[in-house]
Amino acid sequence: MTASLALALLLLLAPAALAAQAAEASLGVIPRPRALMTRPGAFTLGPRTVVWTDAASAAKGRQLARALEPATGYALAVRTGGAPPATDVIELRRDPALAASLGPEGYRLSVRPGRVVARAAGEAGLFYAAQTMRQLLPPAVFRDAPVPGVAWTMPAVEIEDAPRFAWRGAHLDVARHFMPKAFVKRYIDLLALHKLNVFHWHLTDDQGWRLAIRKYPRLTEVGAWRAATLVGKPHTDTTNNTYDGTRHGGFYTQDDAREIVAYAAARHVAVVPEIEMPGHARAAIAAYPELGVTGEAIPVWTNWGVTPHILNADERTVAFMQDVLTEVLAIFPSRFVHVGGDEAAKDLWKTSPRVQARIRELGLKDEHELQSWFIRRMDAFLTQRGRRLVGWDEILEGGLAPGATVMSWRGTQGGIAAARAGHDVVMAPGRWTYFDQYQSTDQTREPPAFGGFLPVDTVYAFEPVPRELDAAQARRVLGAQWQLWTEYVPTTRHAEYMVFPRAAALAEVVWTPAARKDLAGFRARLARHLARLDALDVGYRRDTMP
Ligand code: TNX
Repeated sequence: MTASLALALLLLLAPAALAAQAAEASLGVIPRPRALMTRPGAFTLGPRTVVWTDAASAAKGRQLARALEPATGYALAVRTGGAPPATDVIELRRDPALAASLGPEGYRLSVRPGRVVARAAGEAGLFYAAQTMRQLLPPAVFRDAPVPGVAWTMPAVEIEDAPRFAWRGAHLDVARHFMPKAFVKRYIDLLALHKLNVFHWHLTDDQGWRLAIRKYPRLTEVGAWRAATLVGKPHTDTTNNTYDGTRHGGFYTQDDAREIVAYAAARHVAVVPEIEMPGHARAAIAAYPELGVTGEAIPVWTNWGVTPHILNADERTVAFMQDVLTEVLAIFPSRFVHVGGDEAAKDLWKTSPRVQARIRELGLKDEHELQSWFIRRMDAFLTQRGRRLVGWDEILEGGLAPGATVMSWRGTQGGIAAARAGHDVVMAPGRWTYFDQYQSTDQTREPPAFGGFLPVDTVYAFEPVPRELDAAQARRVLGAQWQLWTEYVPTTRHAEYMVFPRAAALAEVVWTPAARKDLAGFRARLARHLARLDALDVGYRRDTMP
């Protein structure tokens, strides 16, 4: 091709490409689909629109109709089987053939005047097609009561879509500050809206144990409550700390947790529970002092940071934690179960003659190997029960348990090492995914946060697959997730402020093919997306520029 011909083609195509980009920005679908083509015309949703499904998809049809009802006021008819109406119809169809190209979560969506068709190999794909449909409608569709005067139209489009990663996660720490069940459900709703599928529920820590365990009632009777909460940041000299003097706590009953699991499952979100061990377990030691190294009675912690207290490594403690996991497995069907493993201070292990004797008796080299031994016991226990262990990257120290999946938080090195050793990895590096960091360089403009600076653009720039990995190792990266640690997040409103809109950026990181990521386009789409969050009354951080 001659240079002048190429230039002529470019001049011809550029306006079309720009127009397509503008059209896509105005739709504002987040995360950006794998492929999207706008067409002339629109589908108009009306009171007589029928949601038609094939036999396998009735539940997803009812779910879609229910989602559209509050804002539109239309109680749409849902029909299953037979011939679909010729017009004014939204069709949901299973198409097993799509599994090959789009996987179990992908979908195709065709919006034309009079007819919307969603096809997917599985239920999850139809669910994600429904999320896209909701986003194609005016943002007011996210309101909870009929909005008068809105034309409920979806611009005509053809979309083909599928996630880049299988693990698209969001973490929530309910140990440092208890978050009520209703908020946990809202959080899950918001994950689903962003096509995320893993809710990592950080249920236990030094400052609180939040899940009732029948065999050990003191875990919540004692462990769910602390006498006070630190005001501001911790001081190295703890005598300089100030406390609010207010008892804080709360916990979920097993029925509460089951309700959350069912709620999440209906939205294609798996709940991965985290029970921290052997560090970050001070609330458990407060409830049952014999779990500790010294046996002394200690209160549930009121400070932040890393406590010296750690579980002992007795057989009785292993049995105790496995009893806890037995109840956890009965509540949470998730394949993955998180056992923490981070920031376990080893000083008490080093100075305890009993623990040192135990290290020798087990033929181990040091305290790191003892932690590894402890985690291996949990790994074997979970593996025997058809589950898989996940732990923070410290579980690499002293040798990785055979079945373990590593959550890489202290950067990407832990993830790289684990992938090279043939283990699965979830990327959660602090620099890009810790939503407890400031959203401005001017900290005086912000509510108190852990530290650091993590604006939306930096989250967007995150690439979960480290360059250091070859293709086979890269396949070990299951995906990524954000973390919301709540030392400085006392309220649900504040949690929303920390998570949104950074969540929208992370959603695109884990869903959209890397080649389709585009920061300027994302920002344009985000403007539309924020109107949805407004309709949902999400307390997001408004000024997205630092
Ligand atoms: C480290 S990240 C922790 C958490 C804290 C967080 C504060 C991780 C595995 N452990 O216990 O909340 O830093 O950012």
